[in-house]
Amino acid sequence: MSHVLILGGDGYLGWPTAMYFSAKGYEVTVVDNYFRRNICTELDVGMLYPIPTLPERARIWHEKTGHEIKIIIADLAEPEVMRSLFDGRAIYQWAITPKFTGTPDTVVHYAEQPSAPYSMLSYKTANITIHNNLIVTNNLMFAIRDLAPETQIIKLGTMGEYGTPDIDIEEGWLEIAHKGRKDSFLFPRQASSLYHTTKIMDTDLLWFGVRMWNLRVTDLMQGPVYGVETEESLVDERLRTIFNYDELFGTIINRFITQAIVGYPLTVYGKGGQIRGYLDIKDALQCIFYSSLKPAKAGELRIFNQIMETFSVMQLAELTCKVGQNLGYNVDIKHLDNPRKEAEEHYYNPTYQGLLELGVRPHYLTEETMLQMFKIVEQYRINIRKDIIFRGVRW
Ligand code: USQ
Repeated sequence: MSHVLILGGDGYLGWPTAMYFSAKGYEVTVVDNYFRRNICTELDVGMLYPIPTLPERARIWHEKTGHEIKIIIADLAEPEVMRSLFDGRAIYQWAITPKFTGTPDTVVHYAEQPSAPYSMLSYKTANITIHNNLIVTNNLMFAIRDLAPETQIIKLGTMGEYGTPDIDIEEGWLEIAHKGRKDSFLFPRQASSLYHTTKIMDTDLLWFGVRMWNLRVTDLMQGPVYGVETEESLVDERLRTIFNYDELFGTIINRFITQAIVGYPLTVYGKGGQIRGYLDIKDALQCIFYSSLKPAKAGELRIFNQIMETFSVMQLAELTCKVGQNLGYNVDIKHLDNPRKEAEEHYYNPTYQGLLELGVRPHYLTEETMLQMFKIVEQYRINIRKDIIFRGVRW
């Protein structure tokens, strides 16, 4: 049985990924330090519904399915914690069989601070983001080099690494012809937040590890994800993933639906012409899974653009209005002075073929998909706090 280690397994994608692999019969170990939930409490940003602790989730998952997800609560920025996952010293907070079964075949690395606005709140949160994201990646890279050189790393990057250049965006690499000679280089990167900048630096770190030590790395340039339910969470509502709708941790589609339900005018930043690539949470899981089935070769940094379709902010606002109004909600759109520094009208033409070629079958954002999301979010309507929807973190 293949063994998957999920770093950052308490997050929006981490926990659903753990269940996804576990349901398919993989041995799954999850590690997390509760960074995201602790920050949510510290900054009082709320969540749509409370989330059981990781051991509680693992217990529910085991009761309902008979599968085991091993849980380790620890800080991966500590190098010895990272190394303990590969040499058998790890301490399990929950497991049916709390013992080391050998190095994992695949490590999925989500253990990063994922919010652009959080990274721009202050020099302190910028430091936390830079420190956590780069040190965890570096710790992982050295642990793999020293203790598990055959293990593949699947790392979550972001489409935000590329920014919004005035040329087509390729999947990670660009062939450059210069003075009669040609070579391939990482596609030029120009992030628009410090969080996104740490992702560029992660890519550079891993590219270094690949060149020096023949690591096997897949770096997934992901766009904003939307959705709540995955097939695995259908077995018990308590297994639903963490859902934020606040400005720091909520992504735009999840936010717009929540806003529509409580009659808060949709917060379109600026003109709303910002185009991004989006994907359903179910597809994010497929992307990880199909990448794992066909690992990068030793000495290869393989990059895929993990998006399924593109929308402008205004297109998303209009779709939310339409679906909300059909359900009887009075949905308004409000153009806010953009708190972010980003282009509001720009060229955007990314390539995203690689993951489809591996076998991913997209779920697109239709009125029906959005309606399903409305139905879930409505169940928790009473928990929605208007005061945390917009705080205006500027940069
Ligand atoms: N936006 C609004 N109104 C809002 C929230 C966002 O107009 O209330 C706009 C933003 O200005 C931006 C776009 O919607 O142009 C997307 O914003 P977002 O907050 O949904 O996503 P972002 O901050 O870019 O970050 C999210 C994830 C991050 C991931 C990234 C992929 O939080 O972890 O890396 O999406 S990407 O955007 O492709 O870089």
